[in-house]
Amino acid sequence: MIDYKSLRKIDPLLFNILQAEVRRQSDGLELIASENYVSTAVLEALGTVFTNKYSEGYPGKRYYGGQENTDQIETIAIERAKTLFKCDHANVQPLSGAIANTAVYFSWLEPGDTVLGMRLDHGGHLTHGSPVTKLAKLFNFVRYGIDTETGDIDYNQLRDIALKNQPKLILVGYSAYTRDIDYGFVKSVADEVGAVAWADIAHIAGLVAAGEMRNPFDYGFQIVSTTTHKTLRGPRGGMILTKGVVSNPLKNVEKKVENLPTLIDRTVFPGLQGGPLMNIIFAKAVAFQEALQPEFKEYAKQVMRNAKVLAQELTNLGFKLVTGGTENHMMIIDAIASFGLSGGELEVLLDKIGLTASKSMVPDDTRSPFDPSGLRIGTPAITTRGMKEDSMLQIAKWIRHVVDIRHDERQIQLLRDEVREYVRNFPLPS
Ligand code: DSN
Repeated sequence: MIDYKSLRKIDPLLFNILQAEVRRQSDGLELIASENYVSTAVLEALGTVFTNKYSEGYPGKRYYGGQENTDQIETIAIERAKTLFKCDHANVQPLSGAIANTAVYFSWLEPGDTVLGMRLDHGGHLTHGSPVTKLAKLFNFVRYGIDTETGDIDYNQLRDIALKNQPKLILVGYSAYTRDIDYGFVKSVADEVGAVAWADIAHIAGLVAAGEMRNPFDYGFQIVSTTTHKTLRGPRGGMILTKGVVSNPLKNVEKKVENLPTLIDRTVFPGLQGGPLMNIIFAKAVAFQEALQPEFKEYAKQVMRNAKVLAQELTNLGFKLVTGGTENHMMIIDAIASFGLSGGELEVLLDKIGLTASKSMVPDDTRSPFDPSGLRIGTPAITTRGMKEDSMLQIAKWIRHVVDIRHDERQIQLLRDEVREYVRNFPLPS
């Protein structure tokens, strides 16, 4: 392992902050559904000399010399990604999930074109058409939501809006939704209106790769975008995968048919990005190798088992969960409906005892996104630390207990000590 001797010497201020962050991560528990702890191998891969290298272009076609090693690592990352997700094209260069999604829009659409995506306040992502994004100024987003009675995506509404608005892209995927997706139905709607079907699986990528949740490509989806750092447990970054060669007649240049994989590659570079971060691509390749191992399948199963137990125990203890439970790695507590606390208040309370979570909107939330009604929690990171069902019962009890003692700082401090003591048995993997 790196001993950070040089960092300590050159920049003690930052070294101290690093140490504090290591302490924060190891003394508490990460319940943010979109975070995870990378392995030592991934962490080592991030801190390599590949960070020194410019590699604009793609393997075999670069704009700088000295690419004999970078070409190999990017090719390996691509091949592993294709195997993991059962597809035939992968672009591993996007710097983030938001950039990956932006690249998909620019690959396939002209300004003003219509996209059907999920409402942010019903669980979609900012980049799926939220009016606050620059994307929403360029493209015409129409949005579906969930059926608040059933908690499921309102598939009938999705189809009605698609038929009415004839989108060129239909996008499914979410940041705060606890069910799997009926990709078969969505693809049939996309076929009906001649749209390309696209899934953003950022949250569930690891669960899809492990075969524990549906793979959109099995249902004919043409595009999948994702981040690599959530359930997939790699370095922070994005990726775009495609299957099949769909050509876009609108994008024909000099009578050459432009197909989807080519358009995506050209949009990522040189369309949006310059040099890819090769140390990150190196680390992505390492994470993909880890995800291909049988142990990763067991990990994904445990993430989902843990989520079910945690959701059930929270419910037993009086918390109200959006959709009543979970089919994936996350759950959303309706904090207002449960105990009259806002999501923000519960987040702060949990922080005080070393449990990190993120406030979240609940469907049709009447509160502001800065202090919404819900709190989202997830099990990917705590499962990486080796926690199993019995720890989920313990965590649920802590969450309930801190609500009860919220006005008693001394008791909160005692509970903080108890959490710190307990998590010592579950060291960080790296
Ligand atoms: N920010 C991520 C999340 O927490 O869901 C999505 O990009």
